[in-house]
Amino acid sequence: MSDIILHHYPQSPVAEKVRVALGVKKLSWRSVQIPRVPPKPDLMPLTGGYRRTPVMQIGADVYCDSQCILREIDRRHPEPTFYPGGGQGMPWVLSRWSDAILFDQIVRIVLGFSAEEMPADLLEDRARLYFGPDWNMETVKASLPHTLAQIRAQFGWVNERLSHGRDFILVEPGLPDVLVYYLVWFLRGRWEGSGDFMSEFPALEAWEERMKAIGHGDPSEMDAGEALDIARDAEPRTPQAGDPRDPQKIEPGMNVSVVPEGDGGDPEVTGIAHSVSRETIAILRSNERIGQICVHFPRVGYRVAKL
Ligand SMILES: N[C@@H](CCC(=O)N[C@@H](CS)C(=O)NCC(=O)O)C(=O)O
Repeated sequence: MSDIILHHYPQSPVAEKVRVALGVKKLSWRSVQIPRVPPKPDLMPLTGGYRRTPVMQIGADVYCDSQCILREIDRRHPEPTFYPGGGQGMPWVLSRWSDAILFDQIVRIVLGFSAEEMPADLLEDRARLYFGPDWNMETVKASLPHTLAQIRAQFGWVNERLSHGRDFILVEPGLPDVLVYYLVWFLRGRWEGSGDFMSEFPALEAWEERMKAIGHGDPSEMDAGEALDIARDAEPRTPQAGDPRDPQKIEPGMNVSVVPEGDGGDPEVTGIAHSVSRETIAILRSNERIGQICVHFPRVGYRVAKL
């Protein structure tokens, strides 16, 4: 009942971040394949409408967003550490650069160079999600050389960090490596110019091989229906918790909505606040298929509102 179940698809870079993190922790986990575009009928009962990838399920507790997923994996499995050499705190700061600025720029390269070859529904969905309702692929394309110049300088910083005989960003493989590696993996796999582009960064390329060798831990496939049955047969295990210092005065028992910030058009998820903290909010929901579930979100990057 306490197996880690990851709902994801192979091409998802953010899922690759979590898969490699599971590799760093050397964990066994269950893998449920979800569709690349909505509708996602077997995922929605678990998340209450959150549609992004990946999602982690443990029994009747559901963790949305890689930030929340990685924290929970580390809470349950502290060793090997995500923070080698006393790096606690620092990777989360790094993630606000990697997951926001660098991710956005790499998405522009991947979509801008392959728009013509992508299935129309996938392109439409991702462009709306990442560029907002007024997206214009011609504008994205016109800026591709500029965007590459931005990425080039930032990859140069990583290359510099990994030069001078350093095998990983900290001492051993840890969260900072995972946070940068998934973006290198994404660009490498989805842009035909990546080989030449990356060849300027030999230390980064050597590190990329070391990261690839970490693998994904020990995944085994699970059917989506079985994952829903597991949620149905389990109870949420998250204790109720309030936070007297919460600036929004969200208290357990209140009806709330949670939505990713930005103009991606993500649906709101509603429920009853159950566990409130500086880092996360967990809400209770129920539906006919799986009964009661507890859905967890990060606070950073998400807007929580009282209903
Ligand atoms: N902040 C989220 C971002 C997740 C995200 O944008 N994932 C992409 C896939 S890599 C996505 O959801 N694409 C749309 C989809 O899968 O439906 C996280 O860290 O998990």
